Amino acid sequence: MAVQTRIRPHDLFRRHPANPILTAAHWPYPAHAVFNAGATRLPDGTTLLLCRVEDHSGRSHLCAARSRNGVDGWEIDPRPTLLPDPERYPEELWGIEDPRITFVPELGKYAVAYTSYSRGGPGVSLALTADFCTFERCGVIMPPEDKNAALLPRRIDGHWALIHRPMTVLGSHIWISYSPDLRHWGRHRLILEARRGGWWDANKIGLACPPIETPQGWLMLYHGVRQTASGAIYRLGLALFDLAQPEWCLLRSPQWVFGPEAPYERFGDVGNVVFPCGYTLDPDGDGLNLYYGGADTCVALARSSVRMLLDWLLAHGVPPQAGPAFDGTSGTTEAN
Ligand code: BMA
Repeated sequence: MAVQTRIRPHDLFRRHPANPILTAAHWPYPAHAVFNAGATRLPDGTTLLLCRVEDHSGRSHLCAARSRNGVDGWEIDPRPTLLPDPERYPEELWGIEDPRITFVPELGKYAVAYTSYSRGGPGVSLALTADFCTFERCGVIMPPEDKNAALLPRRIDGHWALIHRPMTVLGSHIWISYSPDLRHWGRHRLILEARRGGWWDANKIGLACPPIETPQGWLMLYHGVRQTASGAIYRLGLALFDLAQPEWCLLRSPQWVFGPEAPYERFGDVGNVVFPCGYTLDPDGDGLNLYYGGADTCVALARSSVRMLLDWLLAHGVPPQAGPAFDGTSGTTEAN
């Protein structure tokens, strides 16, 4: 395998010249901001984005946009596709946000993991759909505070696996949990810790888009949040997890590989944020289209290659200092 060591992290993603590709101005009904979209490619090749739409009450719902080429010509549902339903699902009282879509061949359906914003804070909810028109809600599957979740596309040793990000007194780290039926969850394991101190991903990290299955392992893009005197900066890093035991982190990137630079990433409702929730792969299985929210205001697109990301991570990634930790009391330290 040719390992490309000369690629700089800065060159791993290329912003699309048409950015931002979707904004509230495109919307067929009143909307304040459109961002943090889940993504999938439908069987006929259409790209579907399930966008987070913030209305003028400040609460969010989800709305589907479809395009033949994944860049322009978007056909946007004329009405919200999935609205909060707080009468039946009280955890959705203050809106639903940040969907991550996984196609699950065993079910012949898409699993949408999203943030449900309850009185107790954000939790993780799950819904299944075959067509993005009707949805079967599974309700809240991870109680507050928890978010940034995605289902793996197949069972691991007979159990479904969910990556998610609970907030604990130890910080905001990435965990995995398992379920026999998508309703009951257990075997919770911490799989990736935020670093500490001056790192770009100190104290708070979260899954970006659903992990990408590769022969080398599950390739994860995650966001790291740097707190500064003038606010937070959301950037992206890479990590690789064992295919058969996804709780085992094999490598993580020391540096961030994508961060806010363009005006639509630096300025908006929440400046200095790049926040991907979804990707599609080209028919060659390698070209990666990463859809991300810019500054909590718009949807943008960056292109990369799975092979290039893997090669870079294999050349530059570092092993975490310890294997899976149960509760964050062991594992990485300030030195990692
Ligand atoms: C996170 C989530 C995202 C948002 C980001 C930056 O905590 O709420 O929806 O894009 O903050 O504001």
